[in-house]
Amino acid sequence: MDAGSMSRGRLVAMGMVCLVSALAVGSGEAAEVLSNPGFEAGVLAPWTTDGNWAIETNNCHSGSYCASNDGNNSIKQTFPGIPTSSITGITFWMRQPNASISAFRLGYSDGSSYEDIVSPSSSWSQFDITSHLDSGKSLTSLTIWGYQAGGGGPFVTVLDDVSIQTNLQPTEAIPLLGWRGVLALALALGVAGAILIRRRLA
Ligand SMILES: [Ca+2]
Repeated sequence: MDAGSMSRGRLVAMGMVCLVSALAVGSGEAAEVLSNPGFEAGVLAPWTTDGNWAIETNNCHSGSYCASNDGNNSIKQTFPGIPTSSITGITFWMRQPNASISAFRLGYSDGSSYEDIVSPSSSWSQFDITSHLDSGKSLTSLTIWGYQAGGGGPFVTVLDDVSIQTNLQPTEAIPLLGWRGVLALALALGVAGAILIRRRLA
């Protein structure tokens, strides 16, 4: 094999490696925005709470831990703004032994928010609140409340597997170039590699 054919072979190989690497970065599954979304850290952090929210280990939806509270208290997580156009789903699992009511709030970077209620049952139910997102905004927080009804308590709310799914990847700079950009970048890297090999062989 002469130097020229070796370089061509390496050019093709390097181009393919670059292309596959670039595509691999962009083909990941939906990313979870929340940290400790199912409370499996065994602590509430980085969720912030008021009232008596605490880690629960009895009858969780999944894993070993969930979060519970008695009363109309909030549990909230904030995060860097996510364009609502990139959010593919917002869901949470909840149960209330007395099957009452719960509220949630979607908070945006412009200071606005949307608040609504859901009606949990005594067994685990999943609530999908994705349709309540405001288009053209940037979501920065999710807050969920328990409840306090008239009469004697306890007013228990148990929460697990909260999820905000986005199609943005943490390292998605390359796919933002689009297909042509990825191809051009891969070929450019391959050509640059081939030039280096040629210089070494020269
Ligand atoms: Ca859990």
